[in-house]
Amino acid sequence: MTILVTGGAGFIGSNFIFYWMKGHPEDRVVCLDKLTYAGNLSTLKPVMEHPKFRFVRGDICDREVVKALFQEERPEVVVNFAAESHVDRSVTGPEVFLQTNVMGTASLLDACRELGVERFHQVSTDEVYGDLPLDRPELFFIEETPLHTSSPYSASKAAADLLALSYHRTYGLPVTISRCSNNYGGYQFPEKFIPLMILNALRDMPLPVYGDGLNVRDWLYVEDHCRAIELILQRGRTGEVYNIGGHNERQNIDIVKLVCKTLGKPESLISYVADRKGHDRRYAIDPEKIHRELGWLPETPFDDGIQRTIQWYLDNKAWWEEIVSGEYQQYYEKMYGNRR
Ligand code: NAD
Ligand code: TDX
Repeated sequence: MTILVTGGAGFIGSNFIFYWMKGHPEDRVVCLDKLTYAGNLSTLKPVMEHPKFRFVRGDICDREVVKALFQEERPEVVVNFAAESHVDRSVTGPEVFLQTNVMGTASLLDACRELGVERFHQVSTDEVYGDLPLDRPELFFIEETPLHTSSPYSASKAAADLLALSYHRTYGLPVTISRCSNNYGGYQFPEKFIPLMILNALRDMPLPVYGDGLNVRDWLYVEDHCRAIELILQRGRTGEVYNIGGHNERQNIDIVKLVCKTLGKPESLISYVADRKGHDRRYAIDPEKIHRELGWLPETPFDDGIQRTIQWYLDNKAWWEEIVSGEYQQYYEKMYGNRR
């Protein structure tokens, strides 16, 4: 079988490629990635020369490139990770989010429709459900929770989900969708909360906590997400949405304190800064459906996963130093320079 993984030079896509190639050595894996600021070819170094792997640099929005690749490779399965994924960037520049996340998904769906696939899997997010209040801990997102997006990022992901489902209903395309909570693990770009805190702490830089630091995220180790997608590809029902999350809710401030403690850094590095516009208060996934139908449960306890992740950044300094010494510096200055 040939599996096309878009966005495979990013955080979750690369972890998925490693995971898939380990468990399915007979499959051919083709990665299509534009290599935006978030895509990093050095991440894929371990598989680059593998005879069952092919990397193609290209934009999912470019219909000619996509169609030619489909004609050449005839993938049976397509997993779409490619996206603009950072909420803060969507607040300062929404357009590229609509382009990649909506039009890019549309281009892939049309190629699937035209050339035929056994499965198109859209990697979506719990952010499409909006947020939950902090004082109602009994509430969780289920698959039927109405879409209620807060940021241009989440709005673009919700639009892509609806489009994918419409292709299932209208054209009978075998589509599945997963909506996962916040991932953490190795190879995550340092603009995101956990790697940003680890790398700033390591360099004795201020740890910028948005608002009151009490926002809650439901953290899942990236490999658990990969295994959930694998199960959906193998046994998920087409036309269905599956929520993925590990009932692991944490307040942001507690995570920052844990990072400080683990690295032996003082909490005086913590710096409360202006809140994110439209900042979602709490995310919490009910993963009952994927558990009941596919037997999925998270396997990595947060305490293990976070230690492993911190150790990964300690062990892979060359990977992140290359990033933080480049254009990321301008990004950091723009986002955090005058943030009070
Ligand atoms: P990421 O930003 O680390 O990686 C995105 C990848 O997509 C990069 O390699 C980038 O080069 C590529 N890309 C961007 N635009 C492209 C285009 N037009 N054509 C081809 N490639 C393009 O993102 P991530 O955190 O790995 O997220 C992957 C997917 O999972 C996204 O769809 C995201 O919405 C979803 N998701 C992420 C999380 C999370 O916590 N990170 C949680 C749930 C869902
Ligand atoms: O510097 C920071 N300080 C801070 O307090 C950053 C970057 C974030 N935060 C807060 C904002 C959030 O409450 O930490 C929390 C997590 O922030 P992000 O890492 O930006 O993630 P989030 O906005 O929750 O979105 C993530 O999860 C869902 C991914 O980036 C999305 O791609 C995914 O869909």
